[in-house]
Amino acid sequence: DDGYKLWLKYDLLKNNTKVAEYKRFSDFIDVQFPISPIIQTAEKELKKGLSGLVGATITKTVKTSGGIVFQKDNALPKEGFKIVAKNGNIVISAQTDKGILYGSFELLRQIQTENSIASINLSSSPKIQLRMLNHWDNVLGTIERGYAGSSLWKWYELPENIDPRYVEYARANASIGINAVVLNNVNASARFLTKEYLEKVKALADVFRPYGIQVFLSINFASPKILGKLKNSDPLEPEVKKWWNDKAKEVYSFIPDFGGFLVKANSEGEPGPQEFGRTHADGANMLAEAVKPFNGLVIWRAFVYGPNPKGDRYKEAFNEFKPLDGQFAKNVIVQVKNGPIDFMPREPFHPLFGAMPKTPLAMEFQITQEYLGFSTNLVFLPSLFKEVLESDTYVNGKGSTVAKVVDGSVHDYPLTAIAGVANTGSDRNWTGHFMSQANWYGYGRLAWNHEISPEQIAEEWTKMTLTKEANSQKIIRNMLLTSRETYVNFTNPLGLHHIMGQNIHFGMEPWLEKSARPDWTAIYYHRADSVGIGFDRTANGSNALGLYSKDVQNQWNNPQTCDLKYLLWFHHVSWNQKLSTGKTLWDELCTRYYTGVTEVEKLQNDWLKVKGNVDEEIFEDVKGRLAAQHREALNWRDACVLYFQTHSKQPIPTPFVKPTRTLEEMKKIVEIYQLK
Ligand code: BDP
Repeated sequence: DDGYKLWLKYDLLKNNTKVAEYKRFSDFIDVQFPISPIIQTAEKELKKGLSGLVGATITKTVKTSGGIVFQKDNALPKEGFKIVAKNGNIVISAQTDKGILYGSFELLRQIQTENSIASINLSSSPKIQLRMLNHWDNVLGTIERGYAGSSLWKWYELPENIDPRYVEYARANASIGINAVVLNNVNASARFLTKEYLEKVKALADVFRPYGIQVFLSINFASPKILGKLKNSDPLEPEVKKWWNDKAKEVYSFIPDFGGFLVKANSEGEPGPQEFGRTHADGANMLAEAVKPFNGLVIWRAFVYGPNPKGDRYKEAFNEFKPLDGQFAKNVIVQVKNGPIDFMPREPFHPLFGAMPKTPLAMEFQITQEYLGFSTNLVFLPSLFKEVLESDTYVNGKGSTVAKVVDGSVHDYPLTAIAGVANTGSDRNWTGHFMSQANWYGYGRLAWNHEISPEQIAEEWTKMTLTKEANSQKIIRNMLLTSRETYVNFTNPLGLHHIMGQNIHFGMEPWLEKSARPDWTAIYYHRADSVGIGFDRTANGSNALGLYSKDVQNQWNNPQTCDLKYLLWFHHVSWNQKLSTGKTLWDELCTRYYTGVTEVEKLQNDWLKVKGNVDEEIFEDVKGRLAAQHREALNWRDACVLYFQTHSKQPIPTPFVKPTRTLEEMKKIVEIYQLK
């Protein structure tokens, strides 16, 4: 097995009793629903699934019982569905064809995970309207921060040649409820808006449509100047507005159900309205007006930070966006990364969540493992996603979780959205590390319903993708569930952040003192000195904590009671400070780094136990990547403890054995990482 089929493995089930049960409902599909391409997709998928999983042959002859019935039910939420066993049939009902599609995939999941369906009675509907993947794919086929090969989109061959893989991609997304994709990088080439590329984008949109997937594009804000040869791209200039209005019209002439534009502006060198003395709202609203006649959306990113040596990057997006609350047009969504810095292995939730009651905020997660070990590290991200979603903003009292801000329930947002930066590429197994498939899967499941647990996701995915053997399932589930904490332990324990290697973001570089910008160094963040380590963000320091509601501040502003997960995010703590674990900060820091490595060894040993119960090819591949992870964990540990020791001036605590390598040797390794 090369992993190509993802979780959509429709191999014959071995449990004969179950197969017999499922077969009782697999004679026909009775479509009592207005036919549409999406309905045809649902039919096709059920046929494919049932013939594979239970060896059924679905005939055209509809009988009174023994099959699957699609029915219309206008009382159900728009993309929701209901699956009920009734009169010897399984009835899938929905208001829309998309609901039927999602219900069909749910039924297949029930069967794949061998649940009983004889008296099934299940309803489900998405909590968030737009469930998106954001691809950071470029015009020439590379992927920014992609670790699974080149882009899935073969731009040179499009629009004439349609790679069958596009359909497989769409199926996978539809099966987990993803209903929108941004095809290209937020650092966007203007070329995507040319007729040349719009024809290609149209071809992809045509493939995705029958799977309920809408297409969006990232745009370059300077396009009027670059493509239109206007003198500038000032959003308040009438000719600039006209250029965008015409461009929107052209885009919609190719793709009538086009979703809209995603925009990274005035961030990391990208062009934006501030160049002309205009605000983010001015820029967003100008684009919003252009797509409004076509029901399009503008998704404007809040990932902004200026090179401010005296400031705290933590506060910058908040300071820029909070004052704009209420100024954005109705078809604008502001997309906010989960944390205030940048997709670190662990971050406190972004302070904008809960702070913009009049502006729909979308969550942006990163599925690709830019700061989480690329494709050599096993890190199950639903644990991270869930931790953020469950964080309480307290803005409308206890229970105002980030999830409830994003799903609209806290502030009654009329629009709701969530985005995940995709981890897909042209590698045969889609995601590089086979186990990273679980992150794509888990992101989609949580985007649909943020209430489901990482445990459930891990269990479902393992059963569908890897093995039906109970003990191995348990082992793998446990590996997944512990893996994120393991990664945090050997890289960024106790609230350390942004100490990764420069530029490529692989490995560690805690000694990084100089970069093009101070906020791209490591020392800006960890602030280690002879006294201690950590960034004081209390009122005595940058007061980033002051951006949160009082209850959140109370939870984090006392170093004695602050959750150790976030300690060094908010406090500069002395090396000898006793922590709640009973150890001093220095000893605890070393303990985490050493434990992290031991935990990787446990992952390796646990994986050996599933040999024979998972596919051989997958087994070997994961085994090899775990060994690479172990090598990297040792590098992180040795580099970090040796470097921080130059500040703490304390020995590595017993029972740990001090690294056999020197700090100079570790620096050499990192220097080589940076060579191009
Ligand atoms: C950073 C990435 C960079 C992205 C940027 C973003 O390193 O490649 O362009 O985020 O999200 O983390 O815009």
